[in-house]
Amino acid sequence: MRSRAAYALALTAALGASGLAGVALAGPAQAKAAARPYDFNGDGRRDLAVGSPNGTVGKKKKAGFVTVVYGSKSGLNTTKRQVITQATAGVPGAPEAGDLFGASVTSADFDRDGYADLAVGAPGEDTGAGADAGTVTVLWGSPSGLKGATSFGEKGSAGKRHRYGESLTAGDLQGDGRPELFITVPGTSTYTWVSFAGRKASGRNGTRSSYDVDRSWIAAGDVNGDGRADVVYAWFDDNDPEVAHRRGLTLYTANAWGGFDRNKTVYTDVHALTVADFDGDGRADVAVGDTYDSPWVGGSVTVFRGSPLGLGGSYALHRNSAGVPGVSTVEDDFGAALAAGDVNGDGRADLAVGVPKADQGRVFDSGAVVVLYGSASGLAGRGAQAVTKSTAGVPGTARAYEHLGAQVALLDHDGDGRADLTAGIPDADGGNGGLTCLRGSAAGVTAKGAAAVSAAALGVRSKNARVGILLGG
Ligand SMILES: [Ca+2]
Ligand SMILES: [Ca+2]
Ligand SMILES: [Ca+2]
Ligand SMILES: [Ca+2]
Repeated sequence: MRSRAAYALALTAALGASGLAGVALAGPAQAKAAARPYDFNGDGRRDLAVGSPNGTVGKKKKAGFVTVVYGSKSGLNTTKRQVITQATAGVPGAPEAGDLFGASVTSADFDRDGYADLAVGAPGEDTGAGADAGTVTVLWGSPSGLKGATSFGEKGSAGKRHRYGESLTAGDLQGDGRPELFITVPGTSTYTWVSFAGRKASGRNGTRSSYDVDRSWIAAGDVNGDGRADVVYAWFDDNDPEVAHRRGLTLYTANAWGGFDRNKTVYTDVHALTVADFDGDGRADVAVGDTYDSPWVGGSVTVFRGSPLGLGGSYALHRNSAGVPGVSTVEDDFGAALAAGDVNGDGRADLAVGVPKADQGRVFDSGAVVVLYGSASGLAGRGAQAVTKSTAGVPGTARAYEHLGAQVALLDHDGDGRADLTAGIPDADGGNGGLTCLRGSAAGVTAKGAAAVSAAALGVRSKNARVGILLGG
């Protein structure tokens, strides 16, 4: 394994001024206003993308697929949906065993035509560069939903086991209204990005490094408040002998030259990552989930405040924090999944925290979601809510080891200006999985109108879909 210092140098060089030639310069802005992320049909309501990377396509195990459920005035409308695989007309490539199409998703209006587009990672795709080199596919939004696609692999330094596309996010690097797509490459423990001119994608050269990590995450937001999207890259490695460097996160702040400056690295355990403005000061904050029982039993979330200088001071929340419902129990996995959105519509981002191994009495590992609300001082325990299948008004019965909260999403599906909660239950229904959906309101998430969505309702039963193992947003 390469030393972290050497790795840092390589990455700095690759992302600094010397990488400028690879950046596609922005053309004149197009007239049409960009759609908001995840509104694929442009009707003002966000749609839900559900990744099933382990899903079977034909006879190909773990080829993977994505199920898209469209928003409506009354929330997610399961009768209006698409199941998209690499066999779908207009999608490049073909489904092969182990492609893991749908292992990651993110959304932005990359071609700025007024319809949000969906980027999908297939980190297990074999290419000319080798097995598991990985590819990313962008599915294009339209008035009738996602239609047609563009696919690409890692530029310049693709290689076997790079797993390009394991984690994706979108953000506006230059602050010019044209979103970039950011892509992790865990096989070289780095990230790279793609710019779009219309539907033409131009990628940057990646970094050559032998530093291979087990997991990677990426999230974007304007952490220092200068109008350009900054990027947080996080990694987790079980095998690196350099213990102090096994896991952590680095903030890279966007500079005026179309690249990034390395801001600050924190070596810490990471199991989930999101970036949003929880205190409403105009600078995005970085939330990190850590499911380990240390330093807090049951897991914790640490928030690093955005500041003009980048990553600022931090605070932590866990199940035993004042105001947070429930009690921390060993191996609850609080923080296994995170999603940010404004649930109560007060202008500050709120945070959904997955607790997939929370018990309901003697029903072990049935799972829970805790919703923490933003305030002027950041995320607070005060007013926090816990949602399980035992919550009054929530449909279904809690079952052992079904893992509600393994993934969470906060998106405004009904278009009322408040984010709605979707909790994945990937191990429900014998591994078919399912979703629990609650709507947002001024008083927080509400069981009124709560819905259960099964794999059967999405038309993906008996395909090892594990619905809810991966959710966009
Ligand atoms: Ca929509
Ligand atoms: Ca579009
Ligand atoms: Ca910035
Ligand atoms: Ca809020």
